[in-house]
Amino acid sequence: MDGQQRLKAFELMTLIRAYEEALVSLHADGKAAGTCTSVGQEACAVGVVSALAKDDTILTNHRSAGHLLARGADPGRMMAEVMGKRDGYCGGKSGSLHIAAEELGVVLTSTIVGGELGLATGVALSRSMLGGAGIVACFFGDGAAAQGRFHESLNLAAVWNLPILYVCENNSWQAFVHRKETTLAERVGPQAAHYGMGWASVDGNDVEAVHDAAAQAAAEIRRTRKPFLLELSTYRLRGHFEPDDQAYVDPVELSTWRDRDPIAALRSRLLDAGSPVPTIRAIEDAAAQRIARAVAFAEASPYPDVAETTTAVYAA
Ligand SMILES: Cc1ncc(C[n+]2csc(CCOP(=O)(O)OP(=O)(O)O)c2C)c(N)n1
Repeated sequence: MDGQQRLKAFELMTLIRAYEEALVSLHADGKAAGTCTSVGQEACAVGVVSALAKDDTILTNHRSAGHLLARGADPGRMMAEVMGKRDGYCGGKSGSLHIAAEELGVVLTSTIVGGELGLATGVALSRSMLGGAGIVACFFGDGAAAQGRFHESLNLAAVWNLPILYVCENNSWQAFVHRKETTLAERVGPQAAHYGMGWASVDGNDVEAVHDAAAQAAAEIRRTRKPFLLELSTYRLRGHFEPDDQAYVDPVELSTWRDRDPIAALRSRLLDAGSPVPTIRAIEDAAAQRIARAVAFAEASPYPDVAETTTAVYAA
C-alpha cells in the first residue's frame, strides 16, 4: 500500500468503527435492533475489499457491516436498514443480518452459519458458466469452517475450478464458544491443501498484510480461475450479538487483543511514517460527522407501509 492507500484504509476502518459504535448506542436507546458487530476486525474487511475489482462479487455472513462499508455502502442506508426503515438497502426487511446490495456486488449476507459457503459455490459456478470475468469473495468465520458445508464447498470449488476467494476471519469465537473447545486444529488455512487448493494465513489485524495477501490471491484466481483460501487471524473485541457483557471471555486474552487493535496500530504506523496529527484527526472527525448524518438520515426515514411487507420477498 502506498501512503494514499494507507490513509484511505484508515478512513474506512475509522468509519466502520464509528458506524458500529453508533449502532450499539442506538440499540441501548431502544432505537435499533441488536446487531453482530465486527469491532476489532476492520482490517480484514478493508484489506480484502480494497484488493477486489468492481466486477467482483461478495457473499458474507452476519458480521458484515465492515465488508459493506469497505465496498462503498452508504452508512445512512445501512443504518436505516437495521432500524427497519424504508430507505434501508432492503427496504427495512433484512435488518443487519441479511443486507444485499446488488449495486455494490454484495449478493448476500447469510446468517445461516456456513450458508454463504454453499451459495458462493453456486454464484461462482454460474459466473464461470456464463463466462463472466470477475471473481467471488466469500467471507466466513472459523465456526463456519468447522462445518461439513465448508469441506463440501471447497471440494466442489476445487474440482470445478471456480474463481472463489475464500476469506476465513478466524476471530477465535463461535458465538459464545471458544474455537479451542471445538477444534484441535491451530489453523483453518492448511485444510485447503487437502483439496489441492492454494492458501495463505496472515495477521488479520495488519491491514497492509491483509491487502497484499488478498491482492496476490485475487490475481492468482483471475489467472488460474481456481479457488484460494485466505485465513486472517483476528479477534472479536465486542460480544457475539449486542448487547453482550462478554462475561464468558478470558479477560487476559481480550486485553492482549485490545492492545493489538488494528485501527490504533495503523494510526501509529501512519504517524511514524510522517502523517501529520491534524490529518489523522481530520479523518477521525470526518468519520464521526458522516455517522452523525447517517443516524439523522435513518431516524428521519419512515417505516415501510404494511402493504410492502409481502413485496420483494421469496418463500419456498
Ligand atoms: C447453521 C447455524 N447454526 C447455528 C447458528 C447460530 N449462530 C449464529 S452465529 C454463530 C457463530 C458463528 O461463528 P463464526 O462462523 O466463527 O463467525 P463469527 O460470529 O465468529 O464471526 C452461531 C453458532 C446459525 N445462525 N446457523
